[in-house]
Amino acid sequence: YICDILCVAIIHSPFKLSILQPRDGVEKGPDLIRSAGLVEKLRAQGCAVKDYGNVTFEEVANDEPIGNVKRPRAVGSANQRLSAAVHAVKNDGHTCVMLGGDHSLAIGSIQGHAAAKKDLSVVWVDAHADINTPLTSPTGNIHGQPMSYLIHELHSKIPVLPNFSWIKPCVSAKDIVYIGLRDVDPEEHHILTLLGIKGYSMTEVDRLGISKVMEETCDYIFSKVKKPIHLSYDIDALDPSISPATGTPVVGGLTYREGVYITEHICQTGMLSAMDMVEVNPKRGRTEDEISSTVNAAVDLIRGCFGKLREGNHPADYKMPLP
Ligand code: 6HN
Ligand code: MN
Ligand code: MN
Ligand code: MN
Repeated sequence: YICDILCVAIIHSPFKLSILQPRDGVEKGPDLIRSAGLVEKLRAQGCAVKDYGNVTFEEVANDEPIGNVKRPRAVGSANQRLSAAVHAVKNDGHTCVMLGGDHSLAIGSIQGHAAAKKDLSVVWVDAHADINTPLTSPTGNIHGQPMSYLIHELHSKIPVLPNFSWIKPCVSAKDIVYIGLRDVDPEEHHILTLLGIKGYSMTEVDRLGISKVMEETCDYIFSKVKKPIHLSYDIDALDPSISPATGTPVVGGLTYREGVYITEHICQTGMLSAMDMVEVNPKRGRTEDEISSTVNAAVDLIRGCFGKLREGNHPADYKMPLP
């Protein structure tokens, strides 16, 4: 497998990595996001960007399912490599942007981030909770499970899987906030309730409005100390009318404006330490327009995380031309 991790760092030392995914089309996402000019656009808005290149994943022969969990060995080893790459980016002092790829890559991204920064908070923007354990998963797809491997409180519920033994739970249930939920499995809903995990489903976004959701989110994650933020952004959080080219679209999602508002608010906290932009899958786009709309949304969300304002921006040292 090839995993394309794009890690972009902002301001002083930026950088980028990319992780690609298996052959179902998601592996094309990072390349498309890059060719839409992500790095150039970030530089144009004042970010220093360092490209850490792609993370290459190995093929795994005879990767038989364990129970219903599909491709455990490949996903486990890919994430181990990704984790090391993200750890290195964080040790270099940069903000890391991981371009997926599917959401199973959040395992390595968050694990690598946590290895460098003790005590993270995680803001998970997604139509889905991705918190199934291997034993509750209705599909066996690991992209529906990443959070379960990372949460301390679920450790005793996770069976042994090949190539997963390097994973150490690194996030507390109280340090997680979900935004955009609207397709949560019953087993996941039980876990979210049991652990008291904070979440703003689309119902709360409708009730409160996105500005109140973000204000409350930040009050919650910063209530004790200002922990670094890991933002894991699944493009399917947005409504499929904006981002149709994704594997598991769900109607009734965030508008483009709500999606961008989240990034602007996270940016102004000054605490964004790493982010994932995942599940952009050009093979799921039915037309060129569907693909470009999805890719452009992903680029705009990343730009919002790194200072792009809709009111406009200008460099601090800008000087008006004199006649
Ligand atoms: N994603 N809850 C479903 C599952 O297979 O566990 C859907 C997961 C979707 C995952 O979109 O990142
Ligand atoms: Mn997801
Ligand atoms: Mn999703
Ligand atoms: Mn805030």
